[in-house]
Amino acid sequence: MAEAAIKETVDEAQDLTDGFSLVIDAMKLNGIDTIYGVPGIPITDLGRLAQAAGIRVLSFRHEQNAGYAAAIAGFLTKKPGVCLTVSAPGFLNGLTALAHATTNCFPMILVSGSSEREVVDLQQGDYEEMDQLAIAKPLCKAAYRVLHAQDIGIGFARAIRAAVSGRPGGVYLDLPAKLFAQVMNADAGAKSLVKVIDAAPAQIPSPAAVKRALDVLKAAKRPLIILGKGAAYAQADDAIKALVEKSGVPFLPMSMAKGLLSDMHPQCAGAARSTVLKDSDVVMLIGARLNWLLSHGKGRTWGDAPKKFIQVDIEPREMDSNVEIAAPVVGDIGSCVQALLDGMGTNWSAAPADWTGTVKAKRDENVAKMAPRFMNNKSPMDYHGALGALRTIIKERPDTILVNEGANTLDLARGAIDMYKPRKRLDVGTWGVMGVGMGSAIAAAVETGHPVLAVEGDSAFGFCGMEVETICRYKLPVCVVVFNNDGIYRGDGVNTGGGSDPATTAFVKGARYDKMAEAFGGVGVNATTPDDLRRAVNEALDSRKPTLINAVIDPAAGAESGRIGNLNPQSKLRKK
Ligand code: OXT
Ligand code: ADP
Ligand code: MG
Repeated sequence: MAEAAIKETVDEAQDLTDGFSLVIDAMKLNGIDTIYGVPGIPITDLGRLAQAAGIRVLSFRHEQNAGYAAAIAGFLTKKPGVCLTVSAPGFLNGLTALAHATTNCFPMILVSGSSEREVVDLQQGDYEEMDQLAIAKPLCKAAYRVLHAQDIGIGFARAIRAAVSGRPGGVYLDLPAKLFAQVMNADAGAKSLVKVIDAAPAQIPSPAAVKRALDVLKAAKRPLIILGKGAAYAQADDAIKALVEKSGVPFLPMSMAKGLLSDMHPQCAGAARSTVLKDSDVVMLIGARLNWLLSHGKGRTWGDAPKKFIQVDIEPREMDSNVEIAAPVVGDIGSCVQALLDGMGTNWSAAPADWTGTVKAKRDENVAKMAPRFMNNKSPMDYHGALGALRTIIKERPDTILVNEGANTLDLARGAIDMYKPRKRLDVGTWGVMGVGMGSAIAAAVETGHPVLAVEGDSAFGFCGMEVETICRYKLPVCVVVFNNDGIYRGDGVNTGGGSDPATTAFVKGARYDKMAEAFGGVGVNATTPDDLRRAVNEALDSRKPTLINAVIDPAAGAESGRIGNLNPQSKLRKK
């Protein structure tokens, strides 16, 4: 080829861009700086190139855990967490996390490579063939597929906006293999990208709705504010604190809203839960749904006294989903809470003192009742002894992020470990999913830089334990404590059929989970007393070294299903 012709070809090539580059440019343009995923065909090079372009790419051992990491990254940052998966099996592995994000109202984008449309649609047996878009659709808030390189910018813009605007949720973005290798003119490619402006616009409540809500609240004799994880997500911490304090109303934090206002706050009613739910006459829900976790707003939990609900939520269709909402306030929590505060004016009279006194008395009584249980130094440990050590550590290190899953390990830690700062408690969420622990711990460390303490039931840990290697590989400041009671709920189950198989809920006795960390160069500790546990956790948090502590818990210490045994169908049969 003549020299001039060669030069022309090279120049032309330099003027081109491709699908890989456009995907990376679209993410960078929109501030997406971290990807959680698992490499493989057709996205291996996308991961490599993204890393080369300065995006942090964390490779996991299983897509489900990468997905849980992306979901919780969304909760912590209000930006969509991105999970990147390969086609069919990798996509399906990520899908549980996408559905979990949607259920919990966390913004997340599952970006998945997929096989060739023409072959998939004719069902000709392509490599990892699957109609992924159709499968994802019912499980997420929105689902899109990009077929042409020039649409990558729009595809990402739609995905980002869908994930974070209105009620946040999971979005699926399908990128067929062929797309990555498509080339187009670099200038046209750059122009096709979209920077999403004001992705989650403020949604201002109507003045009439605000007035109605304040009128209901003002007339209350026994008011209660329930703060949910939507309130934690909203990052309107100062306004929420001001509203609670100005109103003088006791507040009950849902699990992941613990710490939004400190559990030590004089108005916190976390330790008087039954009393405030049963005896309140007006309940203001802020970013909390009346779902199963609040007994759907009716029945025994809520007592016989008539109740009026005020609900602050961005999703209008949430109103009246379970019971009548007397005062719906639809808008984003920051705007709604500010409008409520403004509407209260300067001479708002605080909640009646006889009610706040009753709540405080009940709370103090429960706290005093519980206190001695945290002091025991039994070996093997019971839950309270072990949690007594951990609650002190969180009190001394309130910036530590607490990840928590299991049944007894979850339910007892929720009550035992007081939280002091917003968005420091991450757990199983609305579905009670086991296995969110390691993904959540990894994302929490990556997104915030704070040390993480993951308190895990041995069963819960088993769903995601291989990610200990990921924690060690990226040298993350994560201390995992496995509450090892040899099983699901309890380790002393027996096979009533009399065979040699173990009971369905029992695991290997005396397992040493700490050895897993050692296998990957982390620190492993076997803790048999609360003192051992306290020492090992403090060391881990000081050193920021990946650590796994096997906390030996009495196999007979737990209850079936923790605090939700009543949901087992057999418990209903027994009552008959
Ligand atoms: O007012 P009252 O008197 O009622 O008292 C309350 C508070 O006022 C008081 N309190 C306090 N007292 C003193 N001091 C303080 N600081 C204090 N704070 C509170 O204490 C009581 C209780 O308060 P709480 O906790 O706020 O209230 P309560 O009544 O419990 O609240 C109700 C709920 C429903 C809101 C609450 O219980 C809740 O949030 N529950 C969430 C439950 C949940 O989601 N559980 C997880 C799922 S369980 C099950 O499904 C499991 N599986 C199946 C499975 C799952 N889930 N996922 C997948 C993918 N596959 C399978 C499995 C396999 S759990 C599980 C494994 C379990 O085994 P592990 O080994 O992991 O764990 P272990 O059990 O440890 O062995
Ligand atoms: P919890 O489990 O803590 O009770 P839920 O997940 O049930 O909390 O409820 C969270 C609620 O918060 C959802 O109904 C969701 O629509 C709402 N929400 C999330 N983000 C915002 C926001 N920024 N403004 C208003 N509402 C929000
Ligand atoms: Mg267990």
